[in-house]
Amino acid sequence: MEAALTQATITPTQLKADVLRHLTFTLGKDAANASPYDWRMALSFAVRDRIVEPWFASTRQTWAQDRKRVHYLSMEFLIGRILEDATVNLGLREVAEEVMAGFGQDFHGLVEGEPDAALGNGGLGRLAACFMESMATVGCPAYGYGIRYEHGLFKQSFQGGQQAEMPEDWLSMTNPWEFARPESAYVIPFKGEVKTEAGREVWLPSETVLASAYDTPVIGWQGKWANTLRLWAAKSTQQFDLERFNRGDYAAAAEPEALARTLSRVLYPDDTTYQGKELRLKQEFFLTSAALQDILRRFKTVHSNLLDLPKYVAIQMNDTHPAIAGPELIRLLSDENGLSFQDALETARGCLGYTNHTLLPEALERWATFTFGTTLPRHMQIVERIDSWHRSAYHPPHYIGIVKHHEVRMGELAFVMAHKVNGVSALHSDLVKKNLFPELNALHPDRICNQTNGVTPRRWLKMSNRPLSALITKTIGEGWEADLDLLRGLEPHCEKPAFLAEFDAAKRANKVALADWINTECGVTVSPDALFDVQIKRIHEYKRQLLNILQTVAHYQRIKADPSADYVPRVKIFGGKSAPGYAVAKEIIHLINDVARVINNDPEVGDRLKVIYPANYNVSMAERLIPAADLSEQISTAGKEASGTGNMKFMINGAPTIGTLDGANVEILQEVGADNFFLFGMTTAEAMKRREDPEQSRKAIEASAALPGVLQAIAEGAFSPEQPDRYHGLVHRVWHHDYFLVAADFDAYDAAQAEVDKAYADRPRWVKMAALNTARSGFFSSDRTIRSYMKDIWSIESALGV
Ligand code: 26V
Repeated sequence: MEAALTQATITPTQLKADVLRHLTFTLGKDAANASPYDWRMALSFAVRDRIVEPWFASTRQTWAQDRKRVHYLSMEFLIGRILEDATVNLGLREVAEEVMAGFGQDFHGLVEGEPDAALGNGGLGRLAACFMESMATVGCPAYGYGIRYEHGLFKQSFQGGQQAEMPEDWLSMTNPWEFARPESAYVIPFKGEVKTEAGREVWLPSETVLASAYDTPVIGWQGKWANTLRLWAAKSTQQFDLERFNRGDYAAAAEPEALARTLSRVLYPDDTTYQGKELRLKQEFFLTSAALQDILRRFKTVHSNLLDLPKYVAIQMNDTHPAIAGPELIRLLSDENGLSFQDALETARGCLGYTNHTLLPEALERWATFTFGTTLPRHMQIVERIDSWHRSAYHPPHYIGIVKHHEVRMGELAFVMAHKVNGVSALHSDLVKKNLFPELNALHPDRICNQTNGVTPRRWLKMSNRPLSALITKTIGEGWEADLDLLRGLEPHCEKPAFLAEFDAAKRANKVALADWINTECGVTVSPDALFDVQIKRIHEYKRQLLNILQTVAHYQRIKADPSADYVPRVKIFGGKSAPGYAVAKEIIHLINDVARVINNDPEVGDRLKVIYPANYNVSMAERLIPAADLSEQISTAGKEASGTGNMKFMINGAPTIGTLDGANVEILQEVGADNFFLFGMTTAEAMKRREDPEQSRKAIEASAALPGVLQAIAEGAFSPEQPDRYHGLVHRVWHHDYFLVAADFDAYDAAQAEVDKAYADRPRWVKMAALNTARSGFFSSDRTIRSYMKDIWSIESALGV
């Protein structure tokens, strides 16, 4: 076997020459009048050059050894910035800092000029990005397949405390990380009709668009391996209509191109409610068909027997969004390549795996058979055939329909077409078995497995938390970046005051930097000595930002009632976007901002309590907030958060969790121990039981000492004096329609927060708790997750032999 690909080190002199060469010859700029943008581009191209060699070497090795590859199909890749991450993985960050300083440029200023690649909504998309980096790190040959959205997730601003959305425009400047591959393009068919010709079904589509590839290399830790993220852009299959243009009909001449491009124009920003929009279905098929055509083309360049496909090709469906892969692969194998239906089906199943990321019924995809059948008429037939095959092969005791009540259920389709189905945390996988697919699980008891999520320690510790990373390396040496279990070596040091003092100092340095940023960004002064309490994630009722802000109001009322008492100073930090059409979530955002305004301007409160909500939370903001957090808020209603991955990032960065027994919190608690985790609230079973009582929230409010006063103040307009009845609806819902059990968990949460205050006031105890969170976080590396997928689902060996 070939030796591991190794990264040649680069001297400052070499990098300097590379940057200047790109500035001059790629950008056509003179150093004397280059802007920060030009310098960033020149540096990015110079860094990219260093990725290309390992990228080619990895690709060549995979071909030469005829290795099996993973194909990760995802409608979302929430990548963030690339430049700094690439320099970290190449071991070039310090060199780049030095070289750019020599040009009078601040490396970090340049890095921050790069727009986030925000091609995702939240957890699911960020997980795909962590997986890409981990697959490259562990040497798993892989392609990521997605859509090159012209506009990623919208930008958020606050106007009078309310969320406003602006279009995001990451491609308005040159994207130095992608390579256009116009020669890799596929025709994607839609609509039309299916005819039977000589006993065969022939699809005659009435619309086509072209999927054109853009490749971004993804470099792993120490540049030992690189994979490809291939994103598809939609183009017209029709030629530009010169005749129309010459007749002066300019708009009509450009129309086919504009229409085709709508397919890759914008990311759907609603990850909470499935809406059944035809454009969304078309986007899903566009990604999936392009990826599968590409996979088959690559396979056929070296193999002739399509029945061998599962030996060389693993295809992972990131949720049901690409679940059309089942029928589409059957169509390509049978209609286009002559396999029998049965062989096509078995071959497809051998390749496909399906990951479920949510149990929320409103987020499960179900397409009206009308929409599905008109958009993809041939696939409608194939789905019916899969359904009847499954029924006759497995004899379900009662009817499990993929097609039921005039809808195609994408979860059932993905399940039946996959050889493995997985949930994303131990608790979630259990609920996938028991609540989501009980009948299918009974028929196929070995199909569902668990793959607890993870995050990449390169971006989420090495890159974004330099003080702590330096301390870790000083204490246990190098190597933890690619073997996070080594952090266990910190445990004995968690008994030593000298180490704890340094741990505390690292956290404080991050908090000072964040306090500075908050001051410029939000115009609020916060003390770095206060407890930084952070809840950052999409705004959703089940995530219960409302519980957090109600408890904040309770705390505020206590300070007001007894201003001379001792309080542990706290900064409550919120971050997150609401889906544009999610009215209840938007009301919660408004409330947080209203409460913040009142509290932050109350002179009697001062440093004892501040509420901060910077607009436009994204990956880059998370990289700032997480290293500076003292407390991680993971307070979803039990049974609703599939896993969470932010929770893991906080743990790695030494922030204890206040949280419920939900998602991967369960495993975090198990790893870190009950002494180092602030657990509260109902379990999944208790929550389900509690909802059976229609009076449950009223009873909880009346039993609480603090909650009635909190709700009354909000209802009376204490935080919205300009419109006193602003929150009547919101308060009414807490009293009478509290499905997410905010009231029922309120007192337990409030009590847990009091425990947090007590622990924080005891400095040695707190710092030790924080350090133990880091020391015991090794399990949550996405390298572990990827190795587990390779073994349990993909049957793939590492090309690096690790
Ligand atoms: C659903 C839909 C519905 C159709 C329109 C667009 C769209 C986009 C996304 C989604 C599903 C989002 C599901 C999701 O993000 N789940 C999160 O996955 C994380 C990674 O596994 C996990 O940590 C979070 O707990 C889970 O909420």
